[in-house]
Amino acid sequence: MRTTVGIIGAGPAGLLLARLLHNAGIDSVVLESRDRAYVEQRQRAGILEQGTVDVLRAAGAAARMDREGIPHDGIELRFDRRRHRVDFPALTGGRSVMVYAQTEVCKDLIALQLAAGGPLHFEAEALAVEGAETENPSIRFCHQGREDVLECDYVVGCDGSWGVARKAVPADVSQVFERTYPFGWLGILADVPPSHDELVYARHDRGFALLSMRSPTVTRAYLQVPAGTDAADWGDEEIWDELDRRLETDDAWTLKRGPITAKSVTPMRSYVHEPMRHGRVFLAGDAAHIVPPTGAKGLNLAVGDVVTFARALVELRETGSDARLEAYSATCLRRVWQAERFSYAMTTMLHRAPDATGFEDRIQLAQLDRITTARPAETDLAEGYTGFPLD
Ligand code: RFL
Ligand code: PHB
Repeated sequence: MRTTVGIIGAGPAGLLLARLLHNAGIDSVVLESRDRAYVEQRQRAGILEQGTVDVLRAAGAAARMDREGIPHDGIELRFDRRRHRVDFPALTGGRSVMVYAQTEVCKDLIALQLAAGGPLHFEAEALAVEGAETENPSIRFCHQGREDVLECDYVVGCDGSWGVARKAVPADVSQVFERTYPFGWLGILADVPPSHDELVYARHDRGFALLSMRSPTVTRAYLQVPAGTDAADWGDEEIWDELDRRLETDDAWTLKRGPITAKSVTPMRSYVHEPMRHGRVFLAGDAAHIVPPTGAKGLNLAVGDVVTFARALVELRETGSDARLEAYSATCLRRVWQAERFSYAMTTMLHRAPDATGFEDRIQLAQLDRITTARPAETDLAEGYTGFPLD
């Protein structure tokens, strides 16, 4: 098998890249280790930045998002039983975000890719990437019990945090920067309308809580829990009681409860692998970087990476210049580190570390006080949340 761009992974990064290349008349093959149902059901992100929405529209992949997605012009910060709304368009010159689940983005992109006859192979696991430093890198993979090789001009590793593409970068040029947090998120889906029309991020002495949504009838919510917590240890009523406590306010706001349909725990990690390219092998999305979900940045960063790669390859085709391709890693990393900084700041401002002292509590409250009373601080949050520009 031979193709121009071999793509490992059919998460949002790999699927969108295949779509962008298809639109530019460049052929690609996507290899995905899991089956289609698994990829389409994996519960993850819920927030699309303005730039991601724009990219999906320009790629012709936004028809259902524009019908079913819920545009959001702000978030609420809750602390000290108080509520403060951050108005995105007013602070950022008109930018906002969209609530549309990652599962739905993936379903839409898979349908488009298969309709276009684009090669997308499920249950095809990449085993290794070879020849990164040559003009013909290849992917050794296993499909339906048989080993095969995909020969490429370029390989893009969109294979997530546990992928194999990263191993194509030799150890002596790889650098890893990371931080783990002593807590995780217990996430639930519940068949009950959202209790508030925008997302609520709450700082509480008992820990962080987030109220989100998937649709007008489905609530998504998260609770900070100690690292290593087993979701099965939390009873449904216990989860609602804890959300109630952490989201409490002095006004008449109430939490709507309903049947919980899914429960899982996500660890929290910040991670960056540098560089994001070695020879003709490129890394994109979670394969190169992880952020804690507090800033809602992971999927949006993945989108930024593949847009950067696709633009660079199109420029090479059209002008013969490989300047953008050469700059791929540096261009992406600048945006990645802004998102790492933002996600870290949101995480440390809103979560309570197990060893936190009264001093740390007061600093968190002072930060929140600053954001809710000083326009430059509030603008900084709004700009970070709605997203850093692509170029
Ligand atoms: P993915 O989605 O992990 O996809 C990688 C794909 O590669 C496949 N794969 C392989 N295929 C072939 N051969 C191999 N050897 C392979 N190894 C792996 C995998 O099966 C998979 O299909 O990475 P991608 O495309 O880079 O996308 C990244 C996003 O999924 C991730 O950053 C976000 O989900 C993070 N995230 C959020 N991001 C946001 O922008 N906004 C949010 O609101 C948000 N909330 C979240 C999140 C992540 C969460 N979890 C569970 C980590 C909330 C949570 C709880
Ligand atoms: C979600 O709805 O899953 C979600 C929303 C905002 C975040 C993280 C996750 O910051």
